Amino acid sequence: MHPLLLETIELIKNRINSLSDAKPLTVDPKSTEIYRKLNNDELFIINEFYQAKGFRKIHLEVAKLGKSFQILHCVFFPDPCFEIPIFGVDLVISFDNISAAIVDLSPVGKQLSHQIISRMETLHFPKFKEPRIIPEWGSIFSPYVCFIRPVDFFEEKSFLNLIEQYLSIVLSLVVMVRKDDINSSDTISRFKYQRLYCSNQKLNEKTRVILSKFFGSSWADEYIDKILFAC
Ligand code: BLA
Repeated sequence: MHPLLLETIELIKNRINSLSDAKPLTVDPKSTEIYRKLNNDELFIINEFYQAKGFRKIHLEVAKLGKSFQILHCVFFPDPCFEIPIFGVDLVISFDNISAAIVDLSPVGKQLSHQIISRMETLHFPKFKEPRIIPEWGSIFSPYVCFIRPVDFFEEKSFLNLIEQYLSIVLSLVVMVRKDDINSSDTISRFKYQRLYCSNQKLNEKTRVILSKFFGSSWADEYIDKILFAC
């Protein structure tokens, strides 16, 4: 596996383990460990799911699709009772080159809360040489979204550092923000934004195309709907 992918997995797993109350979510084993052989290509997808205070679902996925693709996908879906943004990261490695690296703290309202904005403003954003253009469905992301193709080892390290800083912010909120009532208008509104996040993510044809290529289109549709972006 690509070293950046391995380091990112280690970072995220350490952070999940640092949550005092993280519990694994039980999910159908058919969708947690997926192994296939396609011609001479080996395919695997490994999923881990957790729940913790402030998060309804933490999902970490690592996929190796033949010799060509390695993917890391991770989303911390907040519990809508809390004013916590959605932490998301996606790394797409194609023939050992990182073609896409994206990380964001996405809002669960019209914009990120002032509390988060002030934290984000204190961060040092490295300048990357090859920024990439966010597609139209990416209107769900915050102004702090970082979408790049890292050009060298130095940029890979800077990107990892950014993931770490975004994770630190989102995890520090859990102890700071109060829990709103499940029926409160704030909770309901945050839930609606989370649904919008999921439905926009489902418009990413690149995810669908690659999963369909290896697993067939009806499997891909169901996987995207039920595992990646269920809401
Ligand atoms: C792009 N996502 C991609 C690409 C592939 C995948 C093949 C194209 C890479 C490129 O343009 O260089 C595939 N991503 C997957 C697959 C999974 C996955 C198969 O996670 C899971 C099994 N996507 C997310 C999350 C974010 C995200 C959480 O799952 C953001 C936080 C973003 N992926 C994202 C974006 C693009 C992308 C913005 C670029 C889309 C485009 O350029 O049109």
